[in-house]
Amino acid sequence: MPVATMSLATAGFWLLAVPWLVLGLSRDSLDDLAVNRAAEMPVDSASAAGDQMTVDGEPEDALPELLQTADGRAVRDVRMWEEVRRGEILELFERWVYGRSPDAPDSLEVADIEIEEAALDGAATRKHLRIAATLDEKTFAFEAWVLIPNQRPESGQVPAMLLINNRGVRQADPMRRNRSGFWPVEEIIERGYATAVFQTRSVDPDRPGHEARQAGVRGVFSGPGDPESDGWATLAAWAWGAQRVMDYMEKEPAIDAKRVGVIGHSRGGKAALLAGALDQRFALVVSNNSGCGGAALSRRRVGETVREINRRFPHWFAANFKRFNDREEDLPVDQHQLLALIAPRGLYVGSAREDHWADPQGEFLGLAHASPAWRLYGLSTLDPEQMPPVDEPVIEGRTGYHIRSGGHNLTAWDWTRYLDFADRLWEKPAKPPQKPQE
Ligand code: GTR
Repeated sequence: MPVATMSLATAGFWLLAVPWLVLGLSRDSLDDLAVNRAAEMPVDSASAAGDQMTVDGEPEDALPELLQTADGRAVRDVRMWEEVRRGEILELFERWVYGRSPDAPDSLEVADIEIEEAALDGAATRKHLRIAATLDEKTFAFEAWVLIPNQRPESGQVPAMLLINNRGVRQADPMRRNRSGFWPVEEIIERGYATAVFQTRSVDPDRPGHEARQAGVRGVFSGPGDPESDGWATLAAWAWGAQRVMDYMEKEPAIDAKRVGVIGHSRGGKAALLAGALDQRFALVVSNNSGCGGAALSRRRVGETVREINRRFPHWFAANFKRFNDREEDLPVDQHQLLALIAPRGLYVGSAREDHWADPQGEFLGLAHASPAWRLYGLSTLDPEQMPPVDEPVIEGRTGYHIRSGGHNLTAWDWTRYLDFADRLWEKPAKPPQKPQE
């Protein structure tokens, strides 16, 4: 790139970034902005690259088998999937990609820091919680918030959506001083759902190095793995946080723990998928623009690659994952297998048209190649050969997908689609679709 063009691009970036800084937006938002600009590539080259791992093309053979056991047997029924193959795949992900999470806590204590019964003009009860988990006599505590609709059905229980918030508090503000489409609490409550949130950094700081590891939950529970190989890493720690909020939800009388969804954006989306894979109590998983290490197939090497993600975020993954820098083809797993671990529960993958860094087509193909797991349960899946057009969500059986116009973000439009999907999954009437708004 000529020097002049480069400095123009840099100037353009700062022109865009400064007002965000002034508004006090988080480091992540700037990160997103920088990445989107750096990763921008012409749409043509994106779709040309998209041919890799097409469902009908040759490269599909390169993906590790979903429905074949380690000793070469075909998995033809749910029993074999649940008793043999599912565990094999989970083991491979823990060993080579995300690291080994500790056992579930021996006990959990949830304290109300504050309860406000007439939040959102009386529409919801807001609880500010301190969740303390104890394992082998060690305790780690973090804070979470939940808003529960005051109007509830006769059963007294509502379904809930838990957001893993990887951005600043302003983007998911439980006090609602700042209202953002990243977490449209008012709409969620209005539609009859409770919603909870925790800050990823209150569980594990988003930084590499020993000091950061010690500063979060991993400093208290070291987990069964070895930090030099398969020790648990930041994404697994965030998934652990989501699991502890789920523990709380099981105790909360106003929440129906059989209808809890976990959702995350980008790095939070990776953690949401992992939480859903590790913990079958989540009846629904939503991955929004999760990209590399999330829903996108690693072997495509489109947008963010394994080397790139390990270079910038070495703390997200187990040390073993670094072995696959520039060697994606040697990975014992690919991301479709992570998604398949969510079957037969609900899974919705959301992409964004301009989010080339997250490889939208790779995210769709991740879901497409995971679909055979749902079919084992006799459930229909979306057409794996056909990537849906922009802004036309497709829901089939218990899986859903959309590619929204616009860039890397979690928007109110995305949320409406996810709630429509949840309505359908849990047989609640959906609202009519709207046009996207950025
Ligand atoms: C980027 C990273 C992505 C994605 C994103 C985000 O910098 O490369 O994998 O996680 O951050 O979390 O917004």
